[in-house]
Amino acid sequence: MANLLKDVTLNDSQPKTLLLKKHIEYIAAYGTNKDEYEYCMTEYLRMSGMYWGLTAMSLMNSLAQMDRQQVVSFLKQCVDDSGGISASVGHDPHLLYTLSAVQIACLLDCVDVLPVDKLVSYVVSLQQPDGSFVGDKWGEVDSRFSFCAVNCLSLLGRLDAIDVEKAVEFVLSCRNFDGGFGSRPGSESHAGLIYCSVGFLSITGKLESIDGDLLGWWLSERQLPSGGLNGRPEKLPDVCYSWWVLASLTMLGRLHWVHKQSLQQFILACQDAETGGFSDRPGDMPDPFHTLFGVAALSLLGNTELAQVNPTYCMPQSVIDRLGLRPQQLVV
Ligand code: GRG
Repeated sequence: MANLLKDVTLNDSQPKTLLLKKHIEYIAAYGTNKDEYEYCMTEYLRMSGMYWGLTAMSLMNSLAQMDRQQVVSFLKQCVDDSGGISASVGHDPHLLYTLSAVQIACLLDCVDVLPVDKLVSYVVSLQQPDGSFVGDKWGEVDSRFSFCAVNCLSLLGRLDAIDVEKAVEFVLSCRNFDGGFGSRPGSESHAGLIYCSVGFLSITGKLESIDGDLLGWWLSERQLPSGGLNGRPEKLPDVCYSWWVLASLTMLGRLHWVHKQSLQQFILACQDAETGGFSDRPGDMPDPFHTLFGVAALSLLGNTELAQVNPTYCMPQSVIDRLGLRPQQLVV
């Protein structure tokens, strides 16, 4: 039988300790040259990019280095008449970027700059009769959007604005025979979608609906000999799955179902020792997305140089506490 296991090999030249100072410099400098190719090519996701960078800085206890006024002014410029928020100035609003904007506003404690009532109406308008959510006016349904909706409404203390019961029914209909969740009923289980579904059930207080042993087994099977985690069977490991998988296991009370030390070694090997930042796999180009999820996963693993992260919201625990939120976590 063919060996279908894909993996990477770690070597001695890769970093073995957290290069905290380098990562702070990397995020602080990102986007200071607005003409850079990479920066221009990521305009379509700028609002999420800002959430990744600001959250990473916050977890690295360095949020004060970021230009608060510039961020607040950008937030205001991305608000659409519908109350939805776009990725960049002049772009169409979308639920994902609306969530990113709310996350940023909570991090910076400036929710008052957002038109909260209109924003809530925008989210409500995206719920469908079967309880699912579309991401924007173009009508694509995806369980990711269910998570985005309850995540941003709960951050605003407005979860009661939608039909939560119907929303739960839809997410549970995306569950598969293997215990995992896909983007729609019948779609393949994938660690990213599992994080969104488990996060959704954590926020709505319905984690008991999950078979924690079955899903915990599927998630822990994502660990490869290198220590890294993949997003589904027969795929390569990627630092971002350290977050999607580990956060899900934490919410399920089963963080100890992965080998922590070898995962930590894999994540540390994905640091760029020259520029700072984390990449998907050792030796690749770093970016803010992988930097946030690398740092956040190390925080879940208990790294004491970092602030504590909340597994449901991927935000500093201190912010979740300040907002008075207590997302559900199973205790096994
Ligand atoms: C972080 C709080 C917070 C919110 C974000 C939208 C969302 C909520 C999360 C997205 C979760 C997700 C679906 C992640 C997967 C992203 C990813 C790297 C997909 C790649 O898919 P493939 O098929 O990768 O290219 P694989 O690894 O399967 O080959």
